[in-house]
Amino acid sequence: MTRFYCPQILLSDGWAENQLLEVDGLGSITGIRNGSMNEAQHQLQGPVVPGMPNLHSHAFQRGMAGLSESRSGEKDSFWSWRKRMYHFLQVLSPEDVEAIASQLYLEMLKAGYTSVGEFHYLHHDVDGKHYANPAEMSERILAASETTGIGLTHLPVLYRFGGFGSREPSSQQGRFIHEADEFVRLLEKLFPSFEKHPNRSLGMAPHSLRAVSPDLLSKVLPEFQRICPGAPLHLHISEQTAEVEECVEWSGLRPVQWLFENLEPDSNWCLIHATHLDSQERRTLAESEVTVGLCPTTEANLGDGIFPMQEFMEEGGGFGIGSDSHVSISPCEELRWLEYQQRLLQRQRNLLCGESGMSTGRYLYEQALAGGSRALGLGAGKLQAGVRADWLVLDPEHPLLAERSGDALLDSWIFSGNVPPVRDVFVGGRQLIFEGHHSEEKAIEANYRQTLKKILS
Ligand code: NGQ
Ligand code: ZN
Repeated sequence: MTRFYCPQILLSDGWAENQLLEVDGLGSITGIRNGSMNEAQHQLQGPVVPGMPNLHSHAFQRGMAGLSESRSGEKDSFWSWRKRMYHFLQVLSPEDVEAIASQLYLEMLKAGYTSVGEFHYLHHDVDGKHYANPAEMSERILAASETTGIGLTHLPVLYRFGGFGSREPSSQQGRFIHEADEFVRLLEKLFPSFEKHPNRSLGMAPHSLRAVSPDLLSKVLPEFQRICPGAPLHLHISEQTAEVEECVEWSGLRPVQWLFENLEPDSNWCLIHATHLDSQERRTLAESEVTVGLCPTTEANLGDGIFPMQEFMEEGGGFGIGSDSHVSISPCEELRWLEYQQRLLQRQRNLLCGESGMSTGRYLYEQALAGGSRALGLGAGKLQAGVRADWLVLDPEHPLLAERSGDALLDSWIFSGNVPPVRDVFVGGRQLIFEGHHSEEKAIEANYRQTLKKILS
């Protein structure tokens, strides 16, 4: 057991001073109590807050961030971006994916994310041919999480069709495709590397309603429940109006409506984006145990639309944040944009702060911790006994935080901190970032540069 002294810390019931955090050999917090510096083996050098879960990532897309910012054709859209993205992924080898994911996860840690939900659909070789090891690509993601130390919730993606009504996939989607039995074999192959690993969980993700069919889901979901009972289930939904319209054409129902009528999603489910909801869908979702996975910087970048955040929160909805295509790796930017979208729409300020009118930064941070942790299967999202010891030590020397304490630390970080004022980062009680640096960062970055040189030249 290791004891850490914290001068100031955000606990489940608010800010506290002079606390001792006790962490066991598996990286879980076993107790928190008042105490003094000389009772601890380690002294944390600034205010301590829980680390943020990043609930939605397509790691390989980091390599093309910023490379689709010129208009293609008459009108650029999500769908033309998707073509460019498909073009980019055609050449990626398993080594390339590992190199990109390692650099990405390193940057996430430095920005204050301590765990990531990897929504992983790049399964097969370049022409759709399966690798000899069906878990080849998943193992590259596991390796990247191991090299960097970030907590991983791996979400292998079930992808079979090219559109609603079981349309066959395009040749560019060949690297994503599984039949039901192949996918179940992948889960079975992966499961042992997750069992008993304190910093990893295994879930799954039907890519979207347009990429699966009811029949396929009825074959795979019971098998998934058998292999990974109670594990996270993620799904892209209602991100673009075109897919809402196609869903209505196919089934007579809007996507979220279809999901609730057919699959009874519970607290293990996380719906990614859910941008376009009618008021009935919004209420159903808010009143359910389902988490919504919001990725505001990617949603803005792709021109998706604005999630009805204020109503959803007033109705009791739960959300977490993700960096999705990784045009930004910054929890503060994701959170800030949730609030700014509403300020711009309503021409008011401090809209997402709960009934109590607590600090907007603190409210957003705590809500995203709770939703992100639930979506990644991590439990509470608060620093308390029984949860994994994932925390950030903010940098008390950073000018941004001068003369701030308590909630003002979070408000200043979230609304004015483009350079994260994060000094040290711990995952499972193990220190990974030391004064802004990771012990492997030089090698990881050199490998990333070489990889991009090969792919992009
Ligand atoms: C993805 N990304 O799976 O990477 C998707 C694009 C699709 C976002 N939706 C592909 N942001 O939805 O078909
Ligand atoms: Zn996505």
